[in-house]
Amino acid sequence: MNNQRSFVMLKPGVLQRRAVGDILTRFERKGLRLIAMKMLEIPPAMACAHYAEHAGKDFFEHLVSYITSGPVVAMVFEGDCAVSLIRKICGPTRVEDAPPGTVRGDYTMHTPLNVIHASDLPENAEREIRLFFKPEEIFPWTDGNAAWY
Ligand code: 3AN
Repeated sequence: MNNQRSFVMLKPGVLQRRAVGDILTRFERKGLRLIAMKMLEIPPAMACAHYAEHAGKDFFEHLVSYITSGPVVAMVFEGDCAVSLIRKICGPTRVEDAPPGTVRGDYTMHTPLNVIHASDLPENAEREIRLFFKPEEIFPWTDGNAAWY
């Protein structure tokens, strides 16, 4: 057992495509526990903080303008190996590499518009969760169905 939390953000294109429900279902169906969720418009400074590792790269400005172009849905999931499991469900960063059946493989034609963010490492998940959620906005719950997943 390696219980982890991961941060997931559905970018503005997901709302445009009416795909929030479909993507959320993929994580729930796997057995991950949704423990926090909110809709927000990301202020530019927060977007820059979230993607600080990419500051200066040629796609940085577009990335910030995309995720601040409309509301996003931010979520925290919990479960065994949640960080790597969620990355697999999302698919690789480059859409050319993302197979059908993954979120990015199913919904995206262009890498800069790849519809979803998911933490890549447990320590980054903790930082991202702190950036988007106050402790009182997170609701861990006891999994009565743990034996079935
Ligand atoms: P991931 O989102 O898979 O963790 P990162 O952190 O390398 O990947 O990139 C963050 C976001 O920046 C990606 N989701 C994508 O929208 C955008 N991005 C990454 N690499 C490129 C690239 N080479 N060209 C355009 N946009 C990119």
